Amino acid sequence: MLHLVVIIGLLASVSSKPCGTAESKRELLTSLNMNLLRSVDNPGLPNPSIHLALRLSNYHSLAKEAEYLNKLNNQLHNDIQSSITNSQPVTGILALYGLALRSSCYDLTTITFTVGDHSENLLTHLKNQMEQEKEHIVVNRRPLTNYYQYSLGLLSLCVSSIKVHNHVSHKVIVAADKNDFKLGETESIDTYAMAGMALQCEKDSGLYMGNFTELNIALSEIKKKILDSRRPDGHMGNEFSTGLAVQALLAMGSDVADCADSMVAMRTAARNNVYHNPMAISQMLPALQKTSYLTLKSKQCLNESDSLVLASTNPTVPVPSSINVHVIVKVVTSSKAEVVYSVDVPKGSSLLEALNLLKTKNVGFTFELEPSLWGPFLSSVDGEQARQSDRRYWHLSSDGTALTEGVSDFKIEVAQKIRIENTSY
Ligand code: B12
Ligand SMILES: *[C@@H]1O[C@H](CO)[C@@H](O)[C@H](O)[C@H]1NC(C)=O
Ligand SMILES: *[C@@H]1O[C@H](CO)[C@@H](O)[C@H](O)[C@H]1NC(C)=O
Repeated sequence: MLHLVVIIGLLASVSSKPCGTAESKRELLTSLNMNLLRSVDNPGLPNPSIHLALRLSNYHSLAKEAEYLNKLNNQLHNDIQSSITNSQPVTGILALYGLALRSSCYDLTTITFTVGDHSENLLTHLKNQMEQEKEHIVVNRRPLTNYYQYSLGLLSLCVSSIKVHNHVSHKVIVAADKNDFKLGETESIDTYAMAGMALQCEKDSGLYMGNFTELNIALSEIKKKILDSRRPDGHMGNEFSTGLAVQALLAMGSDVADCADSMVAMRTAARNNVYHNPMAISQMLPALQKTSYLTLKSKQCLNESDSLVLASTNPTVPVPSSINVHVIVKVVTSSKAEVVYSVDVPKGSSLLEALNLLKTKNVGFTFELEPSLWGPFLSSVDGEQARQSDRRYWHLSSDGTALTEGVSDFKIEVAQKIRIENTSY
């Protein structure tokens, strides 16, 4: 009998372990929150997704957040203005900017852009962008940007109680129904999650005037898709979509407990420093705090805990490893021509460092980057551009497995064959 008690006790302690103590969970959240707060001093354009996550957190550094909001209103605003002037679509970034402003309870009607010869406020311009996106779907059966940004646009308008044409929302319902949230061959769980939050918001606010049965069917299909994407380790889609997937499930009314598989999976990944990119933290942290972008709809910014104090840290300067690893880089162009290069790089280098090293060897390898919210995006290789306007991009894989990180985040720890292929999606 005593044995049995001991065994049960052991089992209980083993099974409760992955969930961790309340103390260790709080420490993890604080450290993620601090890392995000520290990232606001990084050079480059301010990132509205980071502001949004800081504002959705339970703990704040109100002065730093106000400073960052200012930066958004100047630098990001200017950048979006120049995209508008150059007639580039701004759906996603404008939507995120709107969500960021909303998260600070900022009066959005005061933010305006010059469009052609007149001035339009942010939400009006976003609404017009959505009309253009919709027209593009009608003609080309896909949005001007992508369904992730399309859904982000709907969500941003919805949390500010802006009603769009039923046709605009209906396109997301149809796409969900047809399983159209794909990038190439793979389903984008990030996109299902964003679409779920957008449609749920419309449902909750009574903004959708179309067929309610259809809306409900789409929502349950999206929910099922997200739940079905759960891997044995608890992640939904991959490590980087789980945060948005959990946010969507919470928004759609699921009871995602603190110790649910996906929460545990995210905390484990966070402890293993998988989320070192601030953009990744910005999508995970709200989920880990059991909140979602949908809560912006009723956010009031009252009585916030101004308790986050940045401890100064001594930046650790990584010492390059003295061990070299051999990397083979195979470039496959749009005409299927293959060029193989090789380079030895210090173990632990990023793929970007490896590509830079290869470039300096003057063996014909060249490349170009474009900045994005996730960091540098590889846009051109050996003089060939993979244009998003042609729905092409340089797909990255290692030893036959697609990378889940970009060139500056992916680290080379062992000898491997990197394939960079001009791919259509
Ligand atoms: C749509 C999309 C794409 C499209 C973008 C083009 C388009 N017009 O649709 C395409 C198919 C090109 C793409 C490519 C890749 N993607 Co992608 N993509 C997305 C998605 C679903 C939405 C991005 C978006 O529109 N954001 C909204 C706008 C406002 O933000 P933005 O930063 O301005 O958007 C641009 C950049 O994000 C850029 N982009 C897209 N993906 C990636 C990935 C990286 C690493 C970088 C630096 C930039 C970048 O394209 C966007 C449109 O111009 C996100 C999901 C998410 N959670 O964010 C994944 C996501 C960002 N992608 C991801 C990955 C891994 C990739 C690839 C590295 C895949 C691969 N193995 O090759 C490549 C990039 C390779 C390269 N050349 O550098 C990961 C990044 C995770 C991480 N830790 O870095 C995400 C989070 C998906 C996931 N859960 O795994 N992607
Ligand atoms: C609403 O959609 C459902 C499901 O597609 C359909 O059966 C029903 O006839 C539609 N109702 C109306 C009024 O169009
Ligand atoms: C404000 O927050 C403090 C601490 O979080 C709490 O004790 C207090 O009751 C709150 N006051 C209001 C009006 O919500």
